[in-house]
Amino acid sequence: MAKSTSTPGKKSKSADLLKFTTDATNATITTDQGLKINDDHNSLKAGERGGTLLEDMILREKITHFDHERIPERIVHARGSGAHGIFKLNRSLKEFTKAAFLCDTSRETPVFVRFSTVAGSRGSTDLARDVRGFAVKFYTAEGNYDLVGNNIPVFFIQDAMKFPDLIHSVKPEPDNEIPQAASAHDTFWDFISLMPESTHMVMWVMSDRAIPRSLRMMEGFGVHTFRLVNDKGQGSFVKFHWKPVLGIHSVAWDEAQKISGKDSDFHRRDLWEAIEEGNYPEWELGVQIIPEKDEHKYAFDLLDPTKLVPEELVPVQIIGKMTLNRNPDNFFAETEQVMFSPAHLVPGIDFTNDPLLQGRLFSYTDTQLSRLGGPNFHQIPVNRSVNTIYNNQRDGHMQMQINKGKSSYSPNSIGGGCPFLAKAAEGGFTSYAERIDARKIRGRSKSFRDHFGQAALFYDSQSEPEQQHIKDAFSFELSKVTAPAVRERMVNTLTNVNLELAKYVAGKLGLPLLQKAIPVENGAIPADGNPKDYAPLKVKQDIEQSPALSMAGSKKGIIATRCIAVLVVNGTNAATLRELQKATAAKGAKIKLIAPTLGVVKTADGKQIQPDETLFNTASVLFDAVYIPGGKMAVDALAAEPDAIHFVNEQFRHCKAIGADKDTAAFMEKTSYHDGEGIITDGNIKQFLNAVGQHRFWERETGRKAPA
Ligand code: HDE
Repeated sequence: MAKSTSTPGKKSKSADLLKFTTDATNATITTDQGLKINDDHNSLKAGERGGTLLEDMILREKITHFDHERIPERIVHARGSGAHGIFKLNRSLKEFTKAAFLCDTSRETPVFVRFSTVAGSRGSTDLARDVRGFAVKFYTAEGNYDLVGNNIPVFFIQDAMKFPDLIHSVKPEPDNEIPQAASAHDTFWDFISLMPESTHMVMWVMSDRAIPRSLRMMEGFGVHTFRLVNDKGQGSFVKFHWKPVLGIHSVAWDEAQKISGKDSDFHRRDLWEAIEEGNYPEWELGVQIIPEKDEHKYAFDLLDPTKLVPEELVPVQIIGKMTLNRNPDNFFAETEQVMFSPAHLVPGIDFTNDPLLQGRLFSYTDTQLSRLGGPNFHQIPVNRSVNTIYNNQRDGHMQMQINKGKSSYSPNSIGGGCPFLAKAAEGGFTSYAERIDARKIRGRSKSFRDHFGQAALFYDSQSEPEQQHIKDAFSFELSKVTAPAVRERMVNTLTNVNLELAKYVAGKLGLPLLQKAIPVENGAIPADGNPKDYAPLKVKQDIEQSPALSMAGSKKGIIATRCIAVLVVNGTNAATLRELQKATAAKGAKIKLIAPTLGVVKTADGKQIQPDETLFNTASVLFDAVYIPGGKMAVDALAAEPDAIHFVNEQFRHCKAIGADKDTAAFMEKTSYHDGEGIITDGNIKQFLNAVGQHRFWERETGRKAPA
């Protein structure tokens, strides 16, 4: 039998990649043929002022390579950021699956993760209102397993057939290619308003989940129901969850739009810096396991990707932790060339008949043929399995493997019958023996017709500020739609979710409420019925609220890796700076000194400090909180700085913690802040840092807004 060169669970993917890594330190420049180059600044010419000679193979090689540097970006999820890490299992799922990386708690499985937005092009802003991709490649000893998920647990559509339509509608409009990385335009809402099945998903996309504070502070979901299969061949349904150790946090919409201008790489930079600083992002992997006998127990169909399984009905069991601990060496080679596919399985995990998943199983390898230029993309270092690949696939563009021997077919006798097949007991993949007894049909199950039950459950589970943000997001997006009929249809859709929400949005759009809500159906919907009858339903859910769907209850109090701006100027109170530095470092947070210029600042006690940034090169939206140290001279100088006043006003408007020394009144009175939660002006640094740990004080939004 062909032997794998890897030691199960032990081999480091990093070591594997190093074989393909070059480092030019102390090296001599060469051509692609290994010829040492003597002059890389001048082309070969016929005399000093003469024409360039065609024979200059060094120039031609360099420019030809440059001409072909770009490859097609991903059609969706083009904008992404990646990182390497490890997954450590701490609870065995042996009872449910034979997937070894989910059974053996002594293993550490290398991973590569790529986070992405969906709609924008490769260079678009990180802070677009959008779903985030959360794709994880596990380099297991049994082969690569990809969990290609999102940060939202449901999807827009139920059937793969509608995916190109959905994506065409959200992408920039085809005549003028406007707008970039935004759903607030006619074609998207036209499509959504005609596709009631997307209602649950758009509730999430209009919520703050679509504008995360950090990629490190968002959940991940496998979305579809998958299947676990144990060594006895028994199956269970499973939903996968990633829970961020830092909690789930978002920014304000006004802030997101401003970040897009001030630092459109905000998420990418945040992830990169956290890893460089050793603040390794972590997520716990959770599973919801549903026995096969419970397939039809709930008010929704497990195969319908517009539905989630509320955690209150089936708890999420935490089984392991993923830590991202290494930035890629080269963005293109790794983050751009990585390819994921939901079809990359290991024994012990299998598909279900979710019709969206079924379509995805085809799409991901297909798209690489045009993106990566041929069928050998699995040989690119970041895509390689830790196992050596033996099969009879041959040739094709950019074949890197040198396959020895004469036989490239099976069965063969010339090659001694190699490579051999693996029995299931030896790790050979066998598909779950699901019973299928059906007639061919182009249609949908009636059990997929509840388009509003879970949309309402989501809205009803949000805190008041979260509901307000959803109302504002719908109002914003739909006010950008120019077609009146589309706005009206969307208000009608919202009527079926929540009347108060629909009224609010209608009010903002200057529309009357035209339609009554459809009645709520009681109990589970039958799985049979006319498959051509798509009239949407609203089905009463098993629970009325699901607290797990709200971010309000997410973990608070952690300020590690948060970035606090401290406004400094000549005369700043040095004692406060020292105390702040000590207290924030003790909690793993960072402070950045912001001054009117990059020149050295003299503190009140004559010390010299170097500012990190200036009021003119950074912005309040890039910080989690602000502190204003005292010192009479400094306070007077800040009071005369419009940018400093604006900085604090914006922190107030975006509901962030504001701290100040007692003697800063002359400055604080110039700002538009009002007293309230999260504003500590008596110099109590402990209380200020506690406030930072609360993330935001959204209640402030109901009061008067600061003119920022
Ligand atoms: Fe994808 N999706 N998708 N998708 N998707 C791609 O694959 C597709 C869907 C997701 O960082 C593409 O390599 C179809 C759901 C992520 O490289 C493409 C359908 C979910 C990423 C594709 C879906 C996802 C992709 C584009 C409906 C969440 C980025 C380039 C049937 C569970 C992965 C590529 C990365 C990327 C097709 C729906 C997640 C075109 C046809 C649902 C995270 O193949």
